[in-house]
Parts: sequence; C-alpha cells; structure tokens
Amino acid sequence: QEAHAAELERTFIAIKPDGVQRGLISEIISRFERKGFKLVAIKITVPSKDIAQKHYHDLKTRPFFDGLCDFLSSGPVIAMVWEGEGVIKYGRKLIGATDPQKSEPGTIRGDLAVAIGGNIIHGSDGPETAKDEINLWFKPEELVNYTSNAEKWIY
Ligand code: FUP
Repeated sequence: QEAHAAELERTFIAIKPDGVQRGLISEIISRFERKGFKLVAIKITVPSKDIAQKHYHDLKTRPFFDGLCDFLSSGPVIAMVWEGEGVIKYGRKLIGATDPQKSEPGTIRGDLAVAIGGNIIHGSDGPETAKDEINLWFKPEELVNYTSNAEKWIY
C-alpha cells in the first residue's frame, strides 16, 4: 500500500486532570488504540493558565470560563495527537456528548464520567481547531511519523 501518512487527518485529544487523577489514562488510550487510530504525539504536562485560556479561547465569554481554565491547569494533563481516517469526527464519537448525563453508554464520558465539570477528556471539534490545538500544545518535532507493521512481530 502507498504511504499517505503525511496526509492523514490528525486531532488533539487531552485527558484532563480528573481523568488522570482517577487512573483512567490507559482505559482512554486503549479505546483510541483498539479502534485503529495511531498515536503520533503524547506527553504529560501541567498546562499554565495561559495555555488553558488559549485552549478554551472560544468560550471566554461563558460564565464557567475561569473555573474551566483553573480546572484544566490544576494538575497533570495527558496531551496527545491521534491520527487516522476520520479521527476528528470519530474521536468525538468515542468521547461522547459534553454533558456526561447525556453521553451514550459505550462512549468514554458515558461510561466513565458523571458531571460536566469533570468530563475527563477533550477532543478537537473540527479540522481548524485540531490544527490550532496541536500547534498550541506541541512543537512540530514532537509529532512522530512512523509506519505500523504488526506482522513483523508475529513469530
Ligand atoms: P466539548 O467540545 O464536548 O469539550 O464541549 P465544549 O467545548 O462546549 O466545552 C468545553 C468544556 O467546558 C467542557 F468539557 C466542560 C465545560 N463546560 C461547562 O463546564 N459547562 C457548560 O455548560 C459547557 C461546558
């Protein structure tokens, strides 16, 4: 098959401080991995208030904005970039509705979260936000290009 890796869609996914503190890192990563998406960047970081405000800039007029930014910068976050066909839209599907009371069972928020202020994960909502968020959280050299070859390890 031809290598089109460089053209594949990418999205920014973050496990928020509540998800990290609840020990849900591997559970969340598993769901993206088993679906067939490819992890191309990952780090653990405590985002500054400035990063949090930039990340949520489109919500800056909302009453919950300050609390939301304080929450995001309150502890370690797992910042990731996932790659694959349709990963932006399907990633949102894996995540589920913003309010965990409304997310379907089978989704990450539906299965693992209860409150909107503790909905454990973020995923970019479109191609433009994905690009902006990846640029905000990662330097270009932190993104890795590679070809997966599972067959190589079957003896
Ligand atoms: P989502 O894209 O699903 O993360 O949802 P939004 O971008 O609309 O909201 C971002 C975050 O703001 C949510 F994850 C939780 C928080 N939020 C509230 O606390 N109250 C609200 O009414 C809406 C969002």
